[in-house]
Amino acid sequence: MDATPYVLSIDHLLSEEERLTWRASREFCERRIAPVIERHYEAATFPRELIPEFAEMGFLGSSIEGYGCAGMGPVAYGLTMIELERQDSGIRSFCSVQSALAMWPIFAYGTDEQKERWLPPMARGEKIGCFGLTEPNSGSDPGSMRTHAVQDGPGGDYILNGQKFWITNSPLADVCVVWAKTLDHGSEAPVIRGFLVERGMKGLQTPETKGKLSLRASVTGEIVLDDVRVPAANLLPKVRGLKGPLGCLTQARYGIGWGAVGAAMGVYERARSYTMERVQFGRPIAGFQLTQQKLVELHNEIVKGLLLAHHCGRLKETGSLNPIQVSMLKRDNVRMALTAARTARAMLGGNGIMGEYQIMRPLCNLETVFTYEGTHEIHTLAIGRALTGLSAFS
Ligand code: TGC
Ligand code: FAD
Repeated sequence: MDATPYVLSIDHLLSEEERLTWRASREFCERRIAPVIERHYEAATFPRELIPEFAEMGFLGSSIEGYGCAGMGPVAYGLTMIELERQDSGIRSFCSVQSALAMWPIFAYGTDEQKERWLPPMARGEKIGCFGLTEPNSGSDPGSMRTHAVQDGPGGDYILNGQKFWITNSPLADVCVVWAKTLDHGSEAPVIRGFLVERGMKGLQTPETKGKLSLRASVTGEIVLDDVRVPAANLLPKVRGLKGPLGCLTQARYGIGWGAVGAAMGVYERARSYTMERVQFGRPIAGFQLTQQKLVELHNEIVKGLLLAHHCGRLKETGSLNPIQVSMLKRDNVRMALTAARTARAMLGGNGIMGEYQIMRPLCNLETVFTYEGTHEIHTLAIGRALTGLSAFS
């Protein structure tokens, strides 16, 4: 009997252009990322040398129209996320942060001058961005942030003070999108605003966070702001309040919902190949009913995750995808991928813990993906609030 890794695909739901994007992304990621990723993960380094190639592939600011960006549709963008995360969540993280959390807020909330200045070099990978929302005492509840900005002097400069923590790409960044509370003219209470804090501004430091046992091929750091003077022209003028950063997160969470499927496909395909070759009790372990049950669970959940991502992508094309639907996509597909990685690890027995079999790395990475961009629990509560009208956050 012929064997096939997938009994249901989404190919017929894709346009020719989307299929080509998917194929080209897979070919690139297998050729350029796969050979080096294990080494970078072990050394806890990011493959910086690949940034110009990510730019050439259109992975930086992919869904933005103009400014040298690829202007991909939501489904094509999602397919690139699958292939990046099939190789490593940390590499997908780099592209997500640059695209959805640094370039997107400049595009959506910035002035024409800010867009002209930052977006073309960011699309070319010559300038790197990061997104500073989380603080040591403000994670799931970003509204409690302490970082603040006070206006000073005739030019209306802002003086920023505070500390951002767990910031992907901050040690590499030329520009940090920093969310801080400030008293707007006429407002009684401080309001959250976005600022472009540039490398070289006095009082800015971005030390690297060492010792991560997850997402090791991604650079994580802090943003320390000690009386940093930021010109008024660096304020993102078009948004006020928590909906500013949350709007960016909706873009990034959408990409993660696709990317997680790629991580799950990688571990499933490796587990399938391994169990078809590994012989115990005189036959391939894939021939045992309990192994087949695991393979079927992994396969079916991946197909459902892909269909959910595709459905959300088509909704996004029409502008009707809402943040709660994105919470569902991020929550359920990341949980599915983490469960798949744990199951696949067990299916490889002792070899499952070895780097060369490439199960333990995605498993460790997915522990971070489960937590960032809104933890699994926070998305559960967001969906619960939508279903009941009752908030269980506090
Ligand atoms: P809430 O009252 O619900 O909302 C405040 C305002 O924001 C609007 N809003 C959204 N807008 C766009 N997208 C969303 N997802 C939105 N969710 C809410 C909302 O309409 C409202 O607007 P307005 O006009 O009425 O003011 O706010 P809340 O205080 O109840 O908090 C909601 C909660 C807990 C869900 C939110 O705070 C949350 O999502 N917390 C999780 C924090 C988080 O996700 N942090 C991520 C940090 S960045 C990161 O992890 C990057 S990892 C990068 C990598 O890939 O490497
Ligand atoms: P906490 O908020 O302290 O949560 C701890 C636990 O309590 C979690 O299980 C949580 O679900 C649970 N919990 C909290 N509140 C509730 C509640 N009301 N009900 C039930 N359970 C609750 N942030 C950025 O701003 N930019 C970045 O680029 C970025 N990159 C990151 C990279 C990495 C590698 C990591 C690990 C994190 C990154 N983050 C980033 C931060 C990330 O978004 C936060 O870690 C996440 O939002 C959770 O915050 P916390 O770690 O403070 O956990």
